Amino acid sequence: KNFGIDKAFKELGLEHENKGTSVGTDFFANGETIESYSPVDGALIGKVQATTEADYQKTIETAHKGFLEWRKWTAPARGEVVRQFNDELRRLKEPLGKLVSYEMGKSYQEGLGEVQEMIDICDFAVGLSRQLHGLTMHSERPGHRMYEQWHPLGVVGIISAFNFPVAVWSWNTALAWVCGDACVWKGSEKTPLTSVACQKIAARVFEKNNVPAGVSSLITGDYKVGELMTNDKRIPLVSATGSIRMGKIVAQAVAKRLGKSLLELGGNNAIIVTPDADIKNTVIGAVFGAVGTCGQRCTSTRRLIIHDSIYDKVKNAIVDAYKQIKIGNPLDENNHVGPLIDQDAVKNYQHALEKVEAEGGKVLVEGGVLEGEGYESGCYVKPAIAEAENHFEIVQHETFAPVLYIMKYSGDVENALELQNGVVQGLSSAIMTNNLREAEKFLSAEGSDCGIANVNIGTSGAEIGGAFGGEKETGGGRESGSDAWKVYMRRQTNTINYTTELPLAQGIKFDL
Ligand code: UN1
Repeated sequence: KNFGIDKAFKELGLEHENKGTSVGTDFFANGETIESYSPVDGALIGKVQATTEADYQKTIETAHKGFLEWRKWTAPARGEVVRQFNDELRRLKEPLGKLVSYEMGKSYQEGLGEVQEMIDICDFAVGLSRQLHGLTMHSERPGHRMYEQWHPLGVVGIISAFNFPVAVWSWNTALAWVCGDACVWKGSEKTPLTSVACQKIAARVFEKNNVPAGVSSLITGDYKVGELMTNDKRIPLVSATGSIRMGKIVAQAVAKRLGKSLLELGGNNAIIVTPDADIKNTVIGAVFGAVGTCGQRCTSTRRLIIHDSIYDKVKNAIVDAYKQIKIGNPLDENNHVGPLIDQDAVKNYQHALEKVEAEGGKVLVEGGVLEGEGYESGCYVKPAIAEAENHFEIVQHETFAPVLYIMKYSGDVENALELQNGVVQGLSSAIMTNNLREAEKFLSAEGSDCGIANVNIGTSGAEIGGAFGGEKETGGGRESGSDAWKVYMRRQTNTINYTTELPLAQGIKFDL
């Protein structure tokens, strides 16, 4: 009746009351109790006790000790542990996907998709464990060899958000572990049970392989426990995913102690629809991008920039498509859209709709909070569309909800690009066109200023194989594929003299 949630809890080893701090399989916590309510039905799913400052100190000390041992393991041996962790993810894909769906509210399909991202990044990391290449350079001095090595960095702090409560952790950890780092994770206090479930899976596998305690660690709580990490000199890298506001606070705190931060912050992602666009694919890409995950992806489509010659046609097709959207319990596979995460998110959604009208926008698809049977949690809202102008304050701002702004451009694709790039965020972008010139212009140096630029695909749903992140106030960090692993290691340049002389670089003479 409750879509197998009890069974999922059992399979994941979750209790009604859980401890939210862990170094390996040792779970402890002495802080306040966080209650996790499901946005799906408003039920209290379980409780997680938060991390106190003393718990935090114990965690970091253990993680650091663990790192000192872990860095001596060979990278392929570390990869073998990640491979076994991945076997467990494959085995537990359904219960974990279900828990993600129930605690966060995204559709079950998307919950499974998120666990699939974890599986994929682990596969990637296992292969990487036999690579982690450095370059060999030619020395300017005779009889010298110069090369570079990548060494483990230390304890990596990971701060992740509620919307991808498991995948973002794994993008960081899977890479950081094969790189030889210990990871301390602060998940969102809105999704504490998924964090505990993930840590349990990792800790079991790590213990079986005699991985030192602390290489996978969990801390739980609000921003205050995150602050302990950002100010902590023992943590050379803090990877943070969340709002621009949070990212600015983290970046300043970490920079103050000259640590490194990897920031993956807000987006304001647009799809440009040119006269040469395939309308059918545009509609699918735009609608999935705008309403998928109830508009709570950092890659969600927020703006559609449509050429005036096809504006009415595209607008009508999208408005029609919105009529087909089924909103309801995300564990019921007939529904496309589940709830927002909580009441605060509902307020932000309502505020955006009021504000866009106040600024002169025109609502095309009416929003509203759903009431009645099945909607008791009060978090179900109708995806909305408004005609708006790019300079509106509300359009410039990322609202984490299914509100899509549509606008016109005329003339060349340059005009669309100006609108697209005319926001402070720079995460994801897309163009729908079968015109080679437009597509190449969009991808050129004069084109999209975002970290992700797609042709004939929507803005969301990036694969793990590419580097993920964006420019400007999105924070500049890159996670996941390509060479994103380098941020989790320290680079060392080595020069070796195998002669009996000591020639100096730059031709300097220094005779004694
Ligand atoms: C996020 O919303 O924080 O590209 C991550 C996507 C997903 C990840 C989104 N692969 O939509």
